[in-house]
Amino acid sequence: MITLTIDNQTIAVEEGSTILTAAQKLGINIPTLCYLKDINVIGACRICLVEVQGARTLVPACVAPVAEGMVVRTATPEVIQTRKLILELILSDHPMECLTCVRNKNCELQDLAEEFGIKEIRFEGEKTGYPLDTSSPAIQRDPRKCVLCRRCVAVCANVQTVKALTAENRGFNSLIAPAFNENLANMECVQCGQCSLVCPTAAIQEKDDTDKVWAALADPTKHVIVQTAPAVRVQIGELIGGEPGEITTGRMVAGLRRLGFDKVFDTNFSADLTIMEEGNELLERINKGGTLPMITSCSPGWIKFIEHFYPDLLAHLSTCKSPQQMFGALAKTYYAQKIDINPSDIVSVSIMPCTAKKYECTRPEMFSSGYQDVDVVLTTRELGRMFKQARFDLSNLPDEQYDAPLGIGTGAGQIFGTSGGVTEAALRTLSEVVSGKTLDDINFKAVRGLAGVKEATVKVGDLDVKVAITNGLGNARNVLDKIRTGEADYHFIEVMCCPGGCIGGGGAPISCDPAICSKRCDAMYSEDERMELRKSHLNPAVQELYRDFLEKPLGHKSHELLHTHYTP
Ligand code: HC0
Repeated sequence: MITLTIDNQTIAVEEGSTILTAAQKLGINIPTLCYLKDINVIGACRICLVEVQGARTLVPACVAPVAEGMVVRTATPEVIQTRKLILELILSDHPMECLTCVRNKNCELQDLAEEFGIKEIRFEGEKTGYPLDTSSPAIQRDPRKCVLCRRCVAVCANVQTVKALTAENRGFNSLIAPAFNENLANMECVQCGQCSLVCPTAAIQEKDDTDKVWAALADPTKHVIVQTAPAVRVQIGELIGGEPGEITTGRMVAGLRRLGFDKVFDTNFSADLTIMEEGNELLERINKGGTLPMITSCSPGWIKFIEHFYPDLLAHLSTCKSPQQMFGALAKTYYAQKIDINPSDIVSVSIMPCTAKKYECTRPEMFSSGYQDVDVVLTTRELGRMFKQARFDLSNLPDEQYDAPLGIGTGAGQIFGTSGGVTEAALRTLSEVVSGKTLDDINFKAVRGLAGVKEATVKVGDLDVKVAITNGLGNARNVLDKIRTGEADYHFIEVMCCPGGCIGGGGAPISCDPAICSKRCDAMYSEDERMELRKSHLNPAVQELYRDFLEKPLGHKSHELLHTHYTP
């Protein structure tokens, strides 16, 4: 152990600790901007400078290791003046658009400027003024707002192992961008939006599509329907006066109805449907010697990842479309017929904690109704903006129910939004359907939790089904490498692109705090437990869909509308 003094308080910490982590243990709050625990620890921004007795200069606390007998001061006049100077230099090349910026009041740079009492910028001069990159359907880059912290570079490279962003040029001309300053749309960017979650400013954000939805809602000739993803109901409260992990399902439904949507539906419905199709596909592959392990296909960032980096393994993907896209295809066929409306008059909106879903709905495979199956995707953050513009407050909204039939979902569909949820939902159904017996305990706790890779073996009838669950693309990469070397003897692998699954999706409320993800995860299982029906095969609306329209899982219509193939 190393003993040191920080602001006159003595502490013993493990060798290799940094001054920043030692200070945090003492409750001393050193400001940071580029630092991202375990992901980006590079001392780039210098906001965390502190004074170390005997050192020739101030040192960056996030990367400086502790030493025996070290004496640190974190808030001397020199430290504070230097931090202010650094902030002024950053702001001297920053567009002063705070009032009109999407991150106004939710910007780490703005918070620091306020905290340090920056009243004017003494340095007026040249601006880099790099142009916007709006090439991607999901994510938009504004390098003018970039503070060169490199958090996006680190999360893309170290967590997602995609490496779509890098540092270009040097000195004043430095730029964080795809290599050779290419457009994002031309890169192997998987559109997951994890960069937008960690960006301290609005240099990277989702493409805002709220105007399209306001326009549809204002058009009396359109029947505007909305589906909400499983995870949104445990996130949206954070944006309109609620607490992390607060379950807001009924109030969110009420809010959507008040915005003017004609019908408020639930992606949980099509998540249940996915279990029927994907579960049968797995059984068929096991019984008929199809490609195993079968890997889930509902997370569009993940699909783009395997297409770019492991095209040789595409046959392992389930042919099922994602629940969002199954819903979209059925909305403009089954539902349109049911209510006798021309599908061209339906505007199908989905609310997702995901930026990649914006890209997914534009893929050429996603027009199987004869129209674009899902017209507009909004992230949870964009819905939060719409609710704010309508001046909704969670506490003022009543609890309301989703509309039938596409709003009827089970707890199994609900847990899709957290890592392990798809697997648990599949196991609940497969175990009962194959054995013909009712499960005593439907909680498959071995597949739950936020670990990056989980494994379990579960009895399904007479078969020991071996499953693996990964979240975050770096973890998926490790499992894919095992498939390539023949070491992955699983039957089924669940892959979710984002850390934690959709609860940590790139369209979620901005947060870098894993504790918040954990609260959202707990809320997903509480919501599951609260629900009357918790197994996908017992969803009466799904049963009715098969009876009246699809006929059977993996049938002709299912193949037309609910399945697809991916090619390298
Ligand atoms: Fe997800 Fe989904 S669980 S990807 O994270 O499978 O975005 O919440 O809606 O489609 O259902 C996101 C969340 C979904 C889909 C579902 C899946």
